[in-house]
Amino acid sequence: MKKGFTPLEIRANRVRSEKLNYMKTIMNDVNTVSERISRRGFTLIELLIVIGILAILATTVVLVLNPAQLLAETRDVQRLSDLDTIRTALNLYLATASGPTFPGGRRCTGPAVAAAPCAEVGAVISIDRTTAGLGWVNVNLGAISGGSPIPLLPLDPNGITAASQTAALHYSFKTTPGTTLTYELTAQMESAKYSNPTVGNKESNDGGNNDNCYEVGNDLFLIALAEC
Ligand SMILES: [Ca+2]
Ligand SMILES: [Ca+2]
Ligand SMILES: [Ca+2]
Repeated sequence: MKKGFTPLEIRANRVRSEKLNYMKTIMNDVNTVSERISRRGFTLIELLIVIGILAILATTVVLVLNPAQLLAETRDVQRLSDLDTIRTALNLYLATASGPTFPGGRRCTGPAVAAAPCAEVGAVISIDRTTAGLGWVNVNLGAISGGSPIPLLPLDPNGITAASQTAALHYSFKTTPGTTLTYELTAQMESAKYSNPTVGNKESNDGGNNDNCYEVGNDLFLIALAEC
């Protein structure tokens, strides 16, 4: 029976053992590297691709939704609503006030800039929001049975300061003096959707005489064509 190893076998065993240890070291290194990669998450290339896709998505969303136009449309909807509110109040005044009369003349919430809307001779510029006859709608809404249905007159949603009621964006009001009791209100639309010449826009489909502003009232021909 064989006892012990020959010197050759001892050497071979040592070499085998060294190779095994070397392989173990390499495997340990591989494990360490793969652990690091999995902890790091995305590679740089993957990250760049994700950023690129996000940028394309963001651009598409901005192009499709166009936030500036959406905000302009929201303000236009407010303008339509504001003029409707005033029309309702004036119609209530005509229907329920005792001895209704109109003051006559034109009032604008925006500046009287030459060759711009509200350049009408004698037009009064006012952002007075009171409803007792001194505001830019200069009819005493307090004479309505039950009182004025609106606490304050609306102004163009561009803002409530004089500076924010611009030549391009403001409200206006005109009446015939005395007991003829005709009136016209105007607003300027701002968004592409509600402005002339978009098909179905509000400015040229209101029955008035000016295709470039929104007209409301019981005589839409009261304000001269060039003054809307
Ligand atoms: Ca019009
Ligand atoms: Ca217009
Ligand atoms: Ca008109």
